[in-house]
Amino acid sequence: MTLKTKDVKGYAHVEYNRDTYSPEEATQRSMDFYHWMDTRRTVREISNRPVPKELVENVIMAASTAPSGAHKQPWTFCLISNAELKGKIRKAAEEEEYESYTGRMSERWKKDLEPLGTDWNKPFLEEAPWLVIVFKRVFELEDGVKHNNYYVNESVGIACGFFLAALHKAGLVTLTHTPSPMNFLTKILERPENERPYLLLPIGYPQDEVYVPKIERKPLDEVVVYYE
Ligand code: IYR
Repeated sequence: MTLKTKDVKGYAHVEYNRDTYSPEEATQRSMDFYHWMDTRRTVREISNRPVPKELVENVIMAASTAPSGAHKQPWTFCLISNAELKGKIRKAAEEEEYESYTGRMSERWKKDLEPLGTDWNKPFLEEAPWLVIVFKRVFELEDGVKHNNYYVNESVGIACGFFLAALHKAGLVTLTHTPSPMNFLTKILERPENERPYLLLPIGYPQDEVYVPKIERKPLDEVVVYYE
């Protein structure tokens, strides 16, 4: 189907033409989507079973449909399968995480993490067939001049949310790993000065028998304030 186009103040526009649903059907669809999203879980035990590159590329393209400040799309996804690189990243991440868990993190923070079973050991960084490292592009360089991007954290955060949903749709798992500090990733991956590491996402199938912490999501009345 060809969509109608139109000039608005000198800029090309294309007709927004999408399905709409009756209130009942729309409500049912929103319910179905919520229940399906609620089955997504962070999984740390990632299988080394191969995952097609095309699948991860599709997930990245879905993430890259996210809205962004002035449509600058201020993100770069580094897609890594190279075993040597994964080994380097694991080693550097574990060094930082070891310092965090044995010194930098408060006792309260570690207590909060205890039920989730995290520690400085990060085997998934080598076991997962793919690592996706999301970089935010703080500025763009044009003819040697720096132009700041807009709402970079918001934009990249939304793209990462889309990424998680797209990955879930494919039946794959990840965890939103945030080794801190993350500047070792800039060095290992030789990223340019306008990019800063944002999130590290190991991608794969879950291992054969996986248990995840039995957590509850906050109910609606704890997350909504109504002004009707
Ligand atoms: N970045 C560390 C610690 C950590 C912090 C939070 I908050 C978590 O929800 C989970 C882990 C790590 O990745 O282990």
